[in-house]
Amino acid sequence: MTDVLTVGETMMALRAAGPIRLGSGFTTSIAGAESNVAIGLARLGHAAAWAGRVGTDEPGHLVTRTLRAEGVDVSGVRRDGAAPTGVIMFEQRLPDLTRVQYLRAGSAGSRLCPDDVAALDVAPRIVHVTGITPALGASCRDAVTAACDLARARGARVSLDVNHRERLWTREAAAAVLAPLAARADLVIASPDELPLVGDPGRLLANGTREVVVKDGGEAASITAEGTRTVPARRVRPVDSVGAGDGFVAGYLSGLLDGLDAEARLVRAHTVGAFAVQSHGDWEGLPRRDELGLIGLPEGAALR
Ligand code: KDG
Repeated sequence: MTDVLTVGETMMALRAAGPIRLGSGFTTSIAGAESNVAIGLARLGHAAAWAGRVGTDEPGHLVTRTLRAEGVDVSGVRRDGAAPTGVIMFEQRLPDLTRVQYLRAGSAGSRLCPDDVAALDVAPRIVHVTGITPALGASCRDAVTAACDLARARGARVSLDVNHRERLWTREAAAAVLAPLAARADLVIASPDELPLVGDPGRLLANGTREVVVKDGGEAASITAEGTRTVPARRVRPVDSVGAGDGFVAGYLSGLLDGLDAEARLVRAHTVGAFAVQSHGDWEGLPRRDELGLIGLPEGAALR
């Protein structure tokens, strides 16, 4: 049984120790919003699977080897000999400013197609997608739609993290694709500035979405037909905010899988997000289940 299937692009991540143009050295890892969520879930003891395309190159092996080592099921990964694995470069230009550069145009990951998804032999409880994958091209967009179809056919819930990436497409183009996608999702997660891309929570709930989670640095809210629950984030000293949103989503989905109520789900989401911002890398600092208590409940969690 798979708890969560995620679908998207995972890249080789190069983190520069200093300015790239001055010839900085890099440390090598992997990054991708969907696989970050899968790793977060696996660390919390859930059965997580990630599907996507990687090249037959060494970075492709790095992606699958790393995910496998993290306990993520990669049996649905397709190796594509006709294109390279994508690359993402991070350059910490200032203590609180990380510059991101993609080398992903024409990548194997962007060649994901609906047949890749339809062929997956998996019966998940949740299918999690993001607004990044549809921005990679028409075939990726159709693959995400196929993932929603697979969820419907196999009795799974669909979770969508809007995750707008302005480097990949305009807000207008994103809204045209993501609003219909959100209308098919059971759970929509967005920051306040992403919400206009998918419609206001009231309209989403009226159209069949069960829950809208709105998150920002300070607090997060779960909005359902029954009402709104808001939980403030714990105050932490961030060292690297990349991957914090994915940590939040992993914590939230973990709470959903464990049958926690909305407040407890938000607390877990904040906790996992807090681990992410207090460690370097997209996913390296995400907690194991027995580490959740190291951070615990948010400070002054006056739940309302
Ligand atoms: O959330 C962090 C990831 O989004 C980032 O590291 C890589 O998936 C990524 C993207 O496409 O920007």
